[in-house]
Amino acid sequence: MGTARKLHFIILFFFIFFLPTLSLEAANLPPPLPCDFFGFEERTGDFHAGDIITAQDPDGIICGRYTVETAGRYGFLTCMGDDPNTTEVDEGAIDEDPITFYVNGVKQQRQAIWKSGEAIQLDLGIPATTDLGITSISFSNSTPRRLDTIEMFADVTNSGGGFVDTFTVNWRVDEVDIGSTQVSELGPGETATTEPVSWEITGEIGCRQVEARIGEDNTRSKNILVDLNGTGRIDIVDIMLVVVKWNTHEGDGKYVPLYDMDNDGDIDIVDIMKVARLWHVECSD
Ligand SMILES: [Ca+2]
Ligand SMILES: [Ca+2]
Ligand SMILES: [Ca+2]
Ligand SMILES: [Ca+2]
Repeated sequence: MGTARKLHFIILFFFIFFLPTLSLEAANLPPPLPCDFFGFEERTGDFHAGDIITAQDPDGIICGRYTVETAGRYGFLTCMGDDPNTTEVDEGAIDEDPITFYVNGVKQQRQAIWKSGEAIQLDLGIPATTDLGITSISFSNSTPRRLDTIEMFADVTNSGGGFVDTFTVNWRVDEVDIGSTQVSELGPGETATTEPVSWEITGEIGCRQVEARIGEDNTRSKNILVDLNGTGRIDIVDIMLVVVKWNTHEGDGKYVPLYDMDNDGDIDIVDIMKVARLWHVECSD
């Protein structure tokens, strides 16, 4: 065997036996190259200097953040990858992760797929904040009696071009807060009906104003007539219901809280007059 041949064998031997060991020992892999995103506004006027764009991986890790410098475009937004050397820490995305984007906190419908070391275009937009509208209000019972508890619902429509994340609908009756309910994720053109909010009808009979509100200015109201016998109007029957309980008191066995209009523990002329003055009251929106 010649020297050159011997050398070949030694090199071969080295590759077969030592190289796998070397690569195993090279446990400190380089961290993955990040993925860069860039793009343009979906509609003219969507992006302004100072707008904040964030990118989030499927684990909820914010892998990148970018402040818009030039109106109408963004990028590069550098989205970090997850370093495989630190299994206990999730630094970002791995290949094929779908990335979710937020513009000024507004979730975007479009996603992009993360690929280490690539530059990927994804156009984004900011839906106008006035895109959400309360289109109707409804009640579990539209002819309730005083002291009944009814449930209230609102239909909310997203008529804008963007995707709206979780928001709150607040309820008031005659300008007193009643409760609130959350609506999650409403896409463009979608309508959702809120979860019910309960209202125990204490206080006055007559025309009560129910108001649903998103934020400060986005409101819708609907009036509902409350009476004493659930007929949807206040007439002689309602008045007589109180009259026959005249001069009853809490604890006397005849007193009915429903007809004690001022909740003072007795049924007297004050309660009768409160019903009588609402005789045939009109209640429309
Ligand atoms: Ca890691
Ligand atoms: Ca991750
Ligand atoms: Ca009635
Ligand atoms: Ca009373």
